[in-house]
Amino acid sequence: MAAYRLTLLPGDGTGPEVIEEAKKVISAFEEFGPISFETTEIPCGGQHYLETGEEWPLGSFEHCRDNSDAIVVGAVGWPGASLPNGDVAGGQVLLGLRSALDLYANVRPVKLYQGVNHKVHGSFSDVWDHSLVDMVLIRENTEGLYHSLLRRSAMSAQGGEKDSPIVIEKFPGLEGEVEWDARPISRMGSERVIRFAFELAKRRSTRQKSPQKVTCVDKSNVTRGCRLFRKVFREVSAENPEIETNEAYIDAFSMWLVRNPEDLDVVVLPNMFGDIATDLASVLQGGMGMAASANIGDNHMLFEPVHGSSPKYAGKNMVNPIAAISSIQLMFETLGARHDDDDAILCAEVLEGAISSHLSSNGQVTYDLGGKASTSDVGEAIATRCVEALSSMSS
Ligand code: GGG
Repeated sequence: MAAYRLTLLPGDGTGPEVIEEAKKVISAFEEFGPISFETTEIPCGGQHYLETGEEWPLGSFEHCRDNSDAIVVGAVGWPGASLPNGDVAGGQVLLGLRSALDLYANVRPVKLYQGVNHKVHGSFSDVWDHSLVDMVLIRENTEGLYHSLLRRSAMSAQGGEKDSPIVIEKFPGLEGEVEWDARPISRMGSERVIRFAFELAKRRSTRQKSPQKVTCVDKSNVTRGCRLFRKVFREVSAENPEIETNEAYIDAFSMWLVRNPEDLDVVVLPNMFGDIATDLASVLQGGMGMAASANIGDNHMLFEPVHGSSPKYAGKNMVNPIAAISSIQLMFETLGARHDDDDAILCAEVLEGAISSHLSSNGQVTYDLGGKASTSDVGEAIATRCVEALSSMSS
């Protein structure tokens, strides 16, 4: 297999720190495993904007679009770094890529590894069954409440025309200063992400040898966009009668998610609900330091830890790099599936095994998991486990 073209966008704050550890893991696979990359690293984000007046160098978007098999982002966003229109500086990078590359499915696995305390049931961790938390939340990634910002970010990434503004003169019943955001949800946008959820449930059913349920989460009792989302969900469900489904409103779902995570396999949600629910769900897996994600479109893929730039911890070598390292595991898995590349799938399995054995055998962990290790200690330890596993396979 020729080298995959990988673009790294470390970004702001702790983003570059966790990407440094992801790079150690990637290097382990390049040196001792069956995969190679041609890697390009691009400076970007709010801090870069404050230093240079640009969110990333000219031509970066085109590089991501035309010369990247996979993109990996650290984090974007920095206090005080905003564009003249008030938008977050760095939005062109992450939100612009999600929108302009049509990365419509934001895939966020929530799995509690052995050795990691459940943040809700932590004190009972000896009796808590870790297999109770193993689900994937799929956040619609191109429309909903984010639509206007995504479009603005995509337009400026591509250096193109601006959309004409939506004009509403007045909201009856509201006086004085009013700001508002449209929340458009389309049939096409809903259908493609819902189909993605059903396909993922089928693959997981085969892999885990256990049928996987798909749950639709919305607020269709109140909002029209969600009514369309739910309607499309039922249509796709009717085409897949072998897959069990469930439906929930986001408010009740938030309670069920924490109370009965064992009832959830694959969950599909509109954009903003998906953003909020996945932060909540991260407490089931040990916190945001464990939450990895993939942004998937038909032609492009981007991977990132779910967490942001954590300015409070930046420069301290303190934060948990496992979310970023697990995002590399998702990258191997997705490259393998898309390119029919068994070597990449093998790399995904080895990395998953290394993370899992590190955590279950009391390996060093950062403060958020109750340990004292640094970001680089954890990255090095997991990279070493990968080298050991790869070396034992070739000997
Ligand atoms: N690595 C994730 C990150 O940098 N997030 C910052 C951000 O602005 N995210 C927008 C969103 O996912 O809603």
